[in-house]
Amino acid sequence: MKGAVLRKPTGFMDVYKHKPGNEKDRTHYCPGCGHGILHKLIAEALEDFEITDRTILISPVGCSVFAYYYFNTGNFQVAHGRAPAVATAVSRANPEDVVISYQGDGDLAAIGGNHIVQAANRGENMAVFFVNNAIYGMTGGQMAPTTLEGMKTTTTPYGRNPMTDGYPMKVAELLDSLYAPVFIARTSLHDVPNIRKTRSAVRKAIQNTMDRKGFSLVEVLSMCPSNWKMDAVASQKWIQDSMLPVFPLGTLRDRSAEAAPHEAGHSILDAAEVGRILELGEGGATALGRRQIEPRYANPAIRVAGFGGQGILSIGQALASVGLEYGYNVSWLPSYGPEMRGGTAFCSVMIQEGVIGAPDATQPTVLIAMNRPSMERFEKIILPGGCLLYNSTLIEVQPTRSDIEIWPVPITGIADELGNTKVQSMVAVGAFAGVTGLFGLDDIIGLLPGLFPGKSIVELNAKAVRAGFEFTSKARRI
Ligand SMILES: Cc1ncc(C[n+]2csc(CCOP(=O)(O)OP(=O)(O)O)c2C)c(N)n1
Ligand code: SF4
Repeated sequence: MKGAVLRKPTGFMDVYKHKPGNEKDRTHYCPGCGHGILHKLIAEALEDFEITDRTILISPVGCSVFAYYYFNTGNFQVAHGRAPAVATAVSRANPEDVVISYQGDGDLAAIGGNHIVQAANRGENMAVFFVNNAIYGMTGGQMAPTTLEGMKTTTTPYGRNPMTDGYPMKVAELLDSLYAPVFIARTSLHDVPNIRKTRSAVRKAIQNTMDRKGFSLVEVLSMCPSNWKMDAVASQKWIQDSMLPVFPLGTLRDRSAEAAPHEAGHSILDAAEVGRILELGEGGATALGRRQIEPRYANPAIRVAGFGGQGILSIGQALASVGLEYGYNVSWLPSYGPEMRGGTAFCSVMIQEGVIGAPDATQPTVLIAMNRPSMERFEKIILPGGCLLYNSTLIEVQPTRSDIEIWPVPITGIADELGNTKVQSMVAVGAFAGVTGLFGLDDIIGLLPGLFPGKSIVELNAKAVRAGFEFTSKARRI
């Protein structure tokens, strides 16, 4: 007789790598939490179906925000409630892949309520695993749409009152009123027989997605001992006694057998076709002749950082726009946060020959640091061998890295000499071109009227770009 082999399914990573140097082989979930059980059922299915390599998991905001640290799949972590929207794009763009959206009840039923309804109504090809633990777990136990009547949460301290707070939302039943979904079930994790039923439902939803049958959703009742303020055993019993009467288990719909497979890529337009429809002309842009550049600056991931008012986002936009005119694929990703009130503002720009996988320059080839906090914050993430271009007018401290190329440029000082501090952003653009050799000076200056239409300071901007460019041509890097 064969002995049982206990090991992690290959659908999981070997270790949970939350922070570099802090790799763990154990979960971040609380003891008794249902998320871990559901993760395991999914990871086992991925291994058994041999689809780990072609699965893309969309993680939500919530306690399962770190799902991407566990699953050995392609991963996206998305804005709160937007998993179905991102899953739609990923599924349509990659019709051969298996797309899974994993969401909690705050994520799916509250802030993302409309997204899930629309994705289900369109019958998008995806498997959605919806963890209903009747509460917001991650943020410390606020009321969710699924919170039971009378249930105490931090936002319903006297118990959920339907007169003021509404009734528990039955998501599976709600989506079952739509025409398009192929499979909708509600299962639970509170005991072994129900975990087995959840296992089957998980596999059915994933199988449907592999077969391109359309939209499948499994609502999974799941324990949250920490916020229910119970131990693990009492939490399981609470599901049995309190949740099941409100959220009955079972398969609400299964049209898997009769549903016709979606034609792969049926709704994707050819890129050239899009260009023609939008009258973008050949290649979508006026391509300038590309320049000979050092390989280290080929396909740069750029982060631009400084304080609000330094034109950080404009620098990024200008670099991306000029890159586009050279016929590169480009992206510009601004970061809006409390930075808007005076701290560090930043954006990421990718200028690539190939497809841009992710628009966030988490390990930039080039950092343009316009003030001291931004240099101190981002110097450490520059790719070894990359480049730091910093505003030496405002940054009086020295960079610390010895494995990168360092360019101190008095960006604000040059702009002041030209008579207007505001054009420091254009000095930075010129300096970037001078350092990297990616763009020609005359090309940038020629594009300025189109980059900032209606701005009366084109001439001053041109002077600023030239000054930044020429400074880096004459100055020596460190
Ligand atoms: C746009 C936005 N709004 C609010 C939050 C705060 N927030 C983080 S997680 C969460 C709710 C998570 O609850 P749920 O989806 O039920 O997942 P659980 O943690 O219970 O697994 C909220 C409101 C946020 N991160 N982003
Ligand atoms: S707070 Fe609740 S949902 Fe979050 S990990 Fe802990 S038990 Fe799980």
